[in-house]
Parts: sequence; C-alpha cells; structure tokens
Amino acid sequence: MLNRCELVARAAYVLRGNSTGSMTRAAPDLYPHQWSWDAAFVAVGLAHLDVPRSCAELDSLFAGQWRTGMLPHIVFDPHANGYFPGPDRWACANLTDDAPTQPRTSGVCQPPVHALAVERIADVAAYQGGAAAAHVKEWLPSTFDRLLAWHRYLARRRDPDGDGLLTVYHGWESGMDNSPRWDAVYSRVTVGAELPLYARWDIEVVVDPSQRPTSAEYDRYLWIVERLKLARYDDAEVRRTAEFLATDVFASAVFAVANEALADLATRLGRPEGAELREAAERFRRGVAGALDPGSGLAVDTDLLTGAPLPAETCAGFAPLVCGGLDAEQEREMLALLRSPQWTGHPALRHPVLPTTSPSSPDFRPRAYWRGPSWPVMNWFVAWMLARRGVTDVAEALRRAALAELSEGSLAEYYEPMTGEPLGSVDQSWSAAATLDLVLTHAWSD
Ligand code: 9WN
Repeated sequence: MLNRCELVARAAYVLRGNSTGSMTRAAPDLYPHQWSWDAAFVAVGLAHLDVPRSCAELDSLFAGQWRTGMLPHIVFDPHANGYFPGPDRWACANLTDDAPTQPRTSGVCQPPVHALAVERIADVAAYQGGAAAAHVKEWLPSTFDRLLAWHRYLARRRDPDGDGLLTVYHGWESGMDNSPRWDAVYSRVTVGAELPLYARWDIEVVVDPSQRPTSAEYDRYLWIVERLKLARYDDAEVRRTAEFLATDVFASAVFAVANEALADLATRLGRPEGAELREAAERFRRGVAGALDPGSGLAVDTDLLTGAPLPAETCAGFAPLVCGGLDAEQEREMLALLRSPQWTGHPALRHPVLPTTSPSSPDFRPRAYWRGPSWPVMNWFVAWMLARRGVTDVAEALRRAALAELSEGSLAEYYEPMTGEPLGSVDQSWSAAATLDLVLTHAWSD
C-alpha cells in the first residue's frame, strides 16, 4: 500500500510516462491516443503539476473539433499504431467536410465534462497564483469560444426537441460502453454480413477477455460505425437511419452542470452568452430529474426507437446527484440508496466505492468492464460533483474510498470491487489524474 506522498509521485510519473509532449495517451498500450473525456480529466490532474501543460492537453483535444462544434471521442496520434478501430476505419474526413483532415479523429463524441475541467483548472491556477494564474487568464477567452461551440452542438443537434436529454448514437458515446443500461438497445442491432473483417487490439493487451466486451458486443460496435459512415456522420441522417438511438441520462446531467460552469465563465469573461447557458443548464437539469424512475429510485435512459425506458441498476442512475434538480425528499432518498447495501454500503465490497452495476443486480459481473467493476474516475467524478453541490459528507466518504482503492498503486483502469484486484489497463491516465486531484485538492482536508 502506498502512502499519500508515494501515490502522488506515482501518479505524476504515470502522467509523465503517458505524455507524447502535447497530448496524453489514455493508457500506455491499450489506448495509445487521446480520448475526449479522458483528456478533460487528465487536464485536471495535470493542473496540479503544471498549469500550461494542462491547458495544452485541452488545446490538443480541441484541435480535433469538428466544424459542427462536435468534439470527437478520439483524437488520433499520427505516430501511434495499434488501437482498433483506428482513423482509417472511421474515415471521417473522407466522408464529411465537417471533420478535420488533421488531426484525424473518430466520428462520435463522449460526455461533455470539458467545461467542468476548465472550471477546475482555473480554480487550481487561481490557488497557485503567479504565472499559473496569468497563463490561464490568457488562455480562457479562446477556450470559452471552443466550449461554446461544443455546447451549442449538443444543445441543438443532440436535443433537437428541447426535452433536456442528450441523444447518443453508440454506447461508446456514453463512455460506459458495455453497461447493462444499453443491453436492450444493442439486442435489436442486427449485424449485417457486409461488416468488414477486423482484428481486435484490446484483447491483445488485456489478455483475460472476461475483463473486456465480448466478440458479439464488438461486432455490434463496429456495425454501428458502418451505419454512421453510411449516414456520412450527418446528425439528421443518423437520426433517420439509426439502429441504436437512446437518451443518455448521465451525459445529460454532466451537460447540465457543465452549462452552469460555462455560464459562470461567461460572466467572468464579460461575455453575453450567460443567460443562454443558464437556460440550457435548467433545461437539462429538468430533463434528468424527469427521468427518475420511482420504482428503482434511479434515473433511466430511454430507447428512442421504441420509446421504452431502459431500467438498469447502474451508476448512471445516480445522474440527478451530479446536477441536482430533485426535490429535497427525492434527493434524500437517492443519497440513502447510494449509501445502502445495494450500492456503496454492500457488505462484500472491499472499500465503500461506487460499483458500475449494483452488486445486488442480476446484471452484476465483478470483472466485466462497465458491468460491475469500480472505476476510479467515476468515484472521483461523482465525489467532485457532490462536493461542488455542497453534499460534502457523502463526497468525502467516496473520496476516501476511492483513495483506499487506488493506494494499491497500479492506478488501474478499473477494480474488482469485492477483492480490490486491479483490472483492465494499468497506469491508466485518468486514474492517475483522479489520484492527483483527490489527494491534492485544496477544497477538502484530510
Ligand atoms: C472505446 C479510454 C476509453 C474511455 C471509455 C472506456 C474505453 C474505448 C475502448 O476507453 O472505451 O471508446 O476501446 O474500450 O469505455 O470510457 O474513454 O480510456
């Protein structure tokens, strides 16, 4: 077990090792490129070490922003090979002028945590003062513009009817790829014989396949990519032809609170978009609160092709705790559920962390990626959002549990929640970032 100082040193070492100079690989071998929500989280970790490098991380990601404002889920490092599907399979710039030719990118997006990262970086820089604060002051105006374009893309194209819930076109867009929340949607995706052959990279790196999605799941992931390509990544055409189309309640909660952070930034910069952003924050907060399923006490996604709700006992169901919007009693009940034996209070958990699926659910698989393991990045993010909303006792309990899990030192991508065994990739960049922020944040004391 590493102590706090050793843990911070280890996390800094991992981020340094995963850096190519201006971008950070999400993981050294498994993910040798820059991922969207990973980059935002990594930038927060880096801010504690080097504020200009933290800003450069986000600049590198925004270099891949599409003309529509979409921030793609992968910005490919031209010097790295291996990961599949790589830029040739996505073929974005061949199919649409909206995608940049350089850097090459994927054609889907991920949860919009970026404005929250920028808010955090600005706070860390203000705390450090001097050159760090001056650097961020210079950097903020152009970053605001890029974030605004990203938020407008989401508000307009991913919620065209204005009900305050973002649409996803692929499980990858949720960042929780094989979560049980998407099982019913994927079960209706029929893989055509014309799916081009492919070879997986992930199971070359993670040799125990039970820790990764199955081959049948991968076929569907790749099939949806082919469908998106047929639609030339055009949002209206995707909606018309999709086999996978769902609301994402967790990404919507992220978006609500990210709009609030961006509105605060608008005020700080004297920009006129504050009201538009606060309205968006309210619309999405209402959308998320409206997705509460009174039966399970969790918020649920919806299959947009059938209109059916997608009940699942996953960590995404706690979305309203990220953005607020429940009435006082509902909020109390959801916090009690979070701490109950169904979740962080489950007696068999090694640490009181938030598993990705409830250990009491029949869907729970303790080693299978987003179907049960505990992910440090999720524990950190939920703790951070709770603290941001002033729910400090629950945030602090989650923070301590996350650190206890991480202190075995491998900074793994995810953990078997009953045994604490590290799973997936080791030296995962966002686990290192989580460690740095959880230990070094000045808002919480030990
Ligand atoms: C597909 C990089 C990414 C994370 C996702 C996580 C995983 C990719 C994969 O790794 O997804 O995007 O190949 O499995 O599910 O949340 O951003 O860390």
